[in-house]
Amino acid sequence: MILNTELEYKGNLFPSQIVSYEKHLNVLSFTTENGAVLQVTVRRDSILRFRFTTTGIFENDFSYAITKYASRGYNLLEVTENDKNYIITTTKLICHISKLDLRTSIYDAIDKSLICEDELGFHWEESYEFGGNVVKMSKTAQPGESYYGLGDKPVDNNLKGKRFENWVTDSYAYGRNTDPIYKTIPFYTALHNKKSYGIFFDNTFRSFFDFCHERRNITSFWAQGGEMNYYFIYGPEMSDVVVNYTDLTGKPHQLPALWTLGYHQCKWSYYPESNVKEITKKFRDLKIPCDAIYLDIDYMEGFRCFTWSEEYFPNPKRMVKELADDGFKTIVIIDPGIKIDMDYSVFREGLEKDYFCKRADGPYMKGKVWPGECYFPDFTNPEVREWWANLFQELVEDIGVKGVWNDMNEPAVMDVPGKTFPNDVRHDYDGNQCSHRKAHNVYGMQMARATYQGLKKFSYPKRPFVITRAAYSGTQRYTSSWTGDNIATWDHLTIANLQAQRMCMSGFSFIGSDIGGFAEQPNGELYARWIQLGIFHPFCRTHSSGDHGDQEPWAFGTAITDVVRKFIELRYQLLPYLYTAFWRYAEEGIPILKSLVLYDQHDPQTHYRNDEFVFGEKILACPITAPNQTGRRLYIPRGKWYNFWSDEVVEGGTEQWVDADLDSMPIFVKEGAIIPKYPIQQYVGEKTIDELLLDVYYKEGKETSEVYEDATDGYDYIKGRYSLRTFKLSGKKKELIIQQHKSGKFITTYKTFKLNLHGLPFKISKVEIDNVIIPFKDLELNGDNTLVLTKEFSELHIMA
Ligand code: MIG
Repeated sequence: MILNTELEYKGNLFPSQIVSYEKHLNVLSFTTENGAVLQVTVRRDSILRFRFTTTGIFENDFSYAITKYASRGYNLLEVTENDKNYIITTTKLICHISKLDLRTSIYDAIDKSLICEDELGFHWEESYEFGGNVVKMSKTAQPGESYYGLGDKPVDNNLKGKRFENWVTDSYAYGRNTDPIYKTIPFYTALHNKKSYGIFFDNTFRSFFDFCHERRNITSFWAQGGEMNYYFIYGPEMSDVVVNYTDLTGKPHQLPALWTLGYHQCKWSYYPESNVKEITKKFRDLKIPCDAIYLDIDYMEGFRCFTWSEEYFPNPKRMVKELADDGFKTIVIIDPGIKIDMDYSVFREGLEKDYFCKRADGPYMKGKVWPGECYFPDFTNPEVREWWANLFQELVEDIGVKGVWNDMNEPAVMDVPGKTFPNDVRHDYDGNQCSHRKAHNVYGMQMARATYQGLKKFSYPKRPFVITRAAYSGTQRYTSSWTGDNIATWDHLTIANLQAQRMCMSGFSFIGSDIGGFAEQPNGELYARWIQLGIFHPFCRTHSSGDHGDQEPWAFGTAITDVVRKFIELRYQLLPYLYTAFWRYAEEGIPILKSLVLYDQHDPQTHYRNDEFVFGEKILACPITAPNQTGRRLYIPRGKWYNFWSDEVVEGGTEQWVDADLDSMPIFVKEGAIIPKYPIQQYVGEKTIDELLLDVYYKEGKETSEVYEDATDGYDYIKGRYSLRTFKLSGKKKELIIQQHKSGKFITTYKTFKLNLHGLPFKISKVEIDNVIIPFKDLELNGDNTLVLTKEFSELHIMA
């Protein structure tokens, strides 16, 4: 696996037999004859943490990934032993720990089937160069096992047969299989025999995962330092594994403002002010909805963070206000590198307060980025984070900037090998001083966290909005993210699809790609197809490097503009649906996009699917990812689905051809679904919503749908001022019943629903609301299929 020093090759070392066992509440410790200790913490019936030391002493137990809000508690914890094993039993799991060598085997407590078993188990190599250990774990792959997750890896959904490295890296123009790239999310889910479990290896050093690549039936992971420290999360449903991982590493600390789910326009760079205004005006003139406009690095004075170029933006406050009056939120980029310049107050202050990273022997960490030679704040120091947060006061509170975009926070350094800090750079790591080897993968996360703290403080009483490029597990608590510097090629459209799905199943749903591609230029067809995918990504932004031509919705001629408008309008119509999915994610950790395997793991056809995904709970989408197509084959998951465009009902569980000319894409709605829609707006809040459209898809049988709404921004929802409607649909041959349950104190502006009934198999002859017959004229019955009625009903009964 890893070559240790060639000077003094020691090879793998292993724990020997257990000589003592101790239990303190839910923490069980097993000590071996050669001084290794395994500590098992039972966090929940389905979550066990395994931690090993070879010196008898554990490190200070500190993690940036694990949230203090994570659920804890279990119903059963029993420890027994036989001559071979210690046996830990919870209501969900049985874990055997071998007395001979600490190897573990984990079984399902209910049917006793084997879920996950150590091969060599924990072993290590001493690191001659750095001290400590290279820590390793290997497990036997079960028959038919497949693997998913791991963050932003640009590869097919199923990871089996591949090896990966985790080291956050600035990866301009990465491609399929480039590894590593921007993010480190050392969490995977595995699936075999219809059961799923997950492993989160919470170690921030450079780490590796091997899924049956080196050896056909072995899965292993290891890191170049720190502890073997991993969480085993049992399902058996993969969706529960992801939900529990997200519970452990955190959900977004608040809902995003609704406008952040609108369409965003970005380029490197829009400047001067007149150019920004030209772009925003064009959106309004052409009636293409847009909520956010971005300023890339050229808005600053010589790339100095927290400054404005006087030449290009003489009066930012006025400009930001004028943009806001037209519905545009201004978002600006902020990088970590602080220009070495004694006349620059942020630099001077950082220097005086000793907030910049230093090399092992004392000099500052000096590196070249956009401003030239820079020093870099140590964001792993809580005092530095607070200082950084306060730097946003002027930008946000005074000037009115609504969001901040953190770039280059891998951290990226130009013109040096490795493109980042050298290993010896020192970090505070919240009081656990260490070198860059340990802090590298969390540096960007801590920068985004500090930025988030600033935005949260100065945007109050509105909600903060941050975007980051680099991330480690848990970063989803603070910020959204994009997939970095992709390329305007068809293959990158496929990669964007894979990355967004993968991030969602790695606990990080607020994700999108640079629509159209960052490097190089798309043609109109590729741009339109990319927009079609992009409107189904939680974060929806066009961005480009700007030096290959224009990449606004109108840059490719009117035919393309019309397609782009149509899909962005669809995004705006679906906002209440997406917001509800986001609420489910923020509340329960349910990913916003579900790869088919996550949606229906019991159907083996889904295990190797890549292109199709479920958006929210009820909409199936599949992009067209090749030129000159009039449709494509795709796998429709089991159950009945309505073609979104034609209302034709198809039976899933098979691969089918679906038509989709350039102005269309394959979209299906699950039967029985009730999809809420808003009218098309040019930006969130442009219109008062005076009617909620409900698209009702008839089903013979039952289905539940939800609509979550609140004031769209602010924190009142936390105090109960939200509106959650649960609709229970129940269809029979000659009737359709919809029951509504409402909770929360928020009063929506609309008083009526407009129901659009799709696929109703009968002609309506009678309608009752809460057992009272309603005359047709009061329903504004329009043909057979549209009726308008009060939002206050509990039971709607539609009869043949
Ligand atoms: O070295 O700020 O990924 O989105 O436009 C390039 C300029 C720095 C990289 C980001 C990209 C951004 C660009 N940045």
